[in-house]
Amino acid sequence: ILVFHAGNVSAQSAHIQRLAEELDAKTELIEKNRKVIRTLHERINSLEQQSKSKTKTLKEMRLRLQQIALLKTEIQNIEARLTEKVTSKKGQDGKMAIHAEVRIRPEYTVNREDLNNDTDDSDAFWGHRVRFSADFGHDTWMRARVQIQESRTFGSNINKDGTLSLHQAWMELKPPELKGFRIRAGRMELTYGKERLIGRDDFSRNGRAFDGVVARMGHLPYFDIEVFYTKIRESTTGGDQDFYGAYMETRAVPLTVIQAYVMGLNNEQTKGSDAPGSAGTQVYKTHIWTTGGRVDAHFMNDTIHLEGEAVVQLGKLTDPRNATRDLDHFATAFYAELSYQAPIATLPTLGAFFVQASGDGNPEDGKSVGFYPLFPTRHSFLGTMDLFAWRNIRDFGAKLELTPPGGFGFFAAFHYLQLYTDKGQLSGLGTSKTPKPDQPIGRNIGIEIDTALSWAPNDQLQVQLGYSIFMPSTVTKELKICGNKALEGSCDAAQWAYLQTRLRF
Ligand SMILES: [Ca+2]
Ligand SMILES: [Ca+2]
Repeated sequence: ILVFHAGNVSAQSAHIQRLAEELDAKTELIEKNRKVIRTLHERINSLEQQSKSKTKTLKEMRLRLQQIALLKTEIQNIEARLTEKVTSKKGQDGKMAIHAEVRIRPEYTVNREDLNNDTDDSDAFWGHRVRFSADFGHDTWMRARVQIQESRTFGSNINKDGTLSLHQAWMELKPPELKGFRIRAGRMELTYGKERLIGRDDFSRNGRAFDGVVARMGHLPYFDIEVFYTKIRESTTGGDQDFYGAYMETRAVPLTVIQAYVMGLNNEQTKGSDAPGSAGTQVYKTHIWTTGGRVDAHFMNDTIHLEGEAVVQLGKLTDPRNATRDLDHFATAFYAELSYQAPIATLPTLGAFFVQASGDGNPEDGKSVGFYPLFPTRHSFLGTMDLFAWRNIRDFGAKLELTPPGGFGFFAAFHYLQLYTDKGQLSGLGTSKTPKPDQPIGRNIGIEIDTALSWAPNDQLQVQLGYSIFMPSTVTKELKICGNKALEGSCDAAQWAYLQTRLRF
């Protein structure tokens, strides 16, 4: 029994020994695994830290980029002010500063006049404009500018004579006792806001200048007021046209421009003849007040840009269909744009806009409710093809802008154009056709797509290549702008391409 017992004990202790060894081995393994897990945890932690710091660096880099963009615009502003000072100083020293601008623009259009492939109205022409200007200065309080312009078109289908004209000729007084005040008189360019109502119309062949007087009192960023009086037409027999107003601006809110204005248009036109047997002369009067405001603001580190303009017109005018009665005028127009600029390479800007101007759908009701577009820069507003005016229209659009390095720029825009009222006149496409009272024409005018590629390697040279297409819709068809083609059911697309080179020195 003892032997058996002893044998049994030794067998048991051997078993325990084995178990203990196994336990040791397992503990060692667990310990090893723990170590591995700890190292893994540590690595995960350090990776987490790294990615956190990387996101932080990325964020910081983005912020830096935005700050750089802001600084760049500030530097550009300072540079502009400096050049202005230098040029005005050049003039002030009693010297004369000469500037010249040469602009050459070959263009090619298809169906721009007729929206019809069957009849040929393709046109290739070279637009050519030269401007010479001389700035004079005398003492610190007097300045003058004379600018002569010659513009002409030459090309395959059209060959018009050039026109030589005095584009600008003004004199400016800036009494040193009155800080921020200046008064300018003569022929001059006027530009206010985004030039939707008053502008230089620079893209056009001749541009636009006004004859008049402008007084300015400016203490920006707090306020700036300009009061102007211009004569659009002076006639002893045909009647005068005067245009005047006040434009106010404040930049007191950072990154925001707020503008408000009121403008008056007085137009008196004598029509007809007082020859015996005729109906006699009649005077057509237009007295319209235009008042409005514009806000231009940047938010979120300059990535969001918001622009809005609202305009109201009030007044009286002679009924163009019946000179013995007056019409009450009330019209409105709006512009709104929201865009986002991504702070990454090429600074892509994506924007959406909405434009509207009231139109008159009833010529019989004694009320004039169609917006008067005044003297705007039409280009790039309601499409770069400049087919439409800011009257009886709606434009739903989107745009994309890229600014690659090296002075390059890319622009693309989409316009979905509609009539404000389908009973009113279409202001554009080279016509001013009005639907007949019982003619249903719908609202859709069409779609325009604009693209442009530009390159400005320095301040002197700018090259721009553009292509646009307008695809007409029901309105153009129903108004038979494309002639007999409309009877077949549709009108054809109009296309336009140009290459503009501008040299300034
Ligand atoms: Ca054609
Ligand atoms: Ca009416």
